[in-house]
Amino acid sequence: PRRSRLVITGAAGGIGKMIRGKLDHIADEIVLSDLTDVSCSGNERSQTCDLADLDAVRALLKGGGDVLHFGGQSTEAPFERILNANLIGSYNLYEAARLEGVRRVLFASSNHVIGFHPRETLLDADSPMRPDSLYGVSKVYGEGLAHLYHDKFGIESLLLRIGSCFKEPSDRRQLATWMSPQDMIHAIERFVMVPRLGCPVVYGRSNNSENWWDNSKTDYLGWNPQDTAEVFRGKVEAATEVPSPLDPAVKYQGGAFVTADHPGTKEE
Ligand code: NAI
Ligand code: 15L
Repeated sequence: PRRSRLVITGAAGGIGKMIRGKLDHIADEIVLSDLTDVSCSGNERSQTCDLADLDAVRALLKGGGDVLHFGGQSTEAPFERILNANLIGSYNLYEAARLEGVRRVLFASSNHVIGFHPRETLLDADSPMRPDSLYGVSKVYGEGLAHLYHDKFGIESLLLRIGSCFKEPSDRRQLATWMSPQDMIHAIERFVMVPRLGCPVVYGRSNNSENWWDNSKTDYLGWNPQDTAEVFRGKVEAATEVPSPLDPAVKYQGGAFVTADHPGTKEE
């Protein structure tokens, strides 16, 4: 069923840009939110909100509906930044969801919650967390919040551990981790439409030939990604060097995040 209201945080970001203007079949009103105003079309409107400000997040979610929570720090960063955007930001999102009567949240989790698993290990929804960064740990915290608000308050969440959602895969690792924008739109459609969501973990990747993630435990969602990174293999391999198999960034699923500098509490 079509929803009356869909709120999208992080609407000015990379994923926000790729899905804006393509969801009007899903909801009567779509509220696009980010730190600054976002350009709108059709049934979209823009409302600015700093996720670190609970009152602002409550104002954003007033009226309830469903939320696509894409807003926040999307890469490794000093703790202060992760703290405000992702820890306080996700807490505010779930607390405002409870107070304002939100039904469902798509939580943009990340493959970096499991980034220190070797690439030869096929993971599923029950595999242990092995975050590869402070950023990855912040997504572990977000998934924890989602479970708490589901078990205690009945708010349903899709914990979408996104691989690499970009227009095209740009390196050899992304031939396994790529999630096409269209497969993201299908996942959002299922998130909204499925009669009973619960709080499942789903790995966000297309139907790639190279695959490290088994989504069979969430077949009930009916999400069947259609695209494949394989069509870009020739282009990607021609443009990139063959990496050393001994490089930890090649050995582990999280790629460059596993070898990235630990930013600690550095000043921004
Ligand atoms: P992005 O960095 O392009 O967009 C994030 C947006 O959040 C930005 O527009 C930024 O202004 C906004 N934001 C940051 N701090 C905020 C705050 N305090 N209050 C309000 N807005 C704030 O990231 P992208 O690629 O669009 O990803 C969206 C979400 O999906 C992020 O949560 C990211 O962690 C997650 N994700 C993305 C992946 C990808 O491949 N693009 C892979 C895995 C996870
Ligand atoms: C992420 O979590 C990031 O948000 C995105 O920018 C990519 O780095 C992606 O993971 C990835 O692992 O490719």
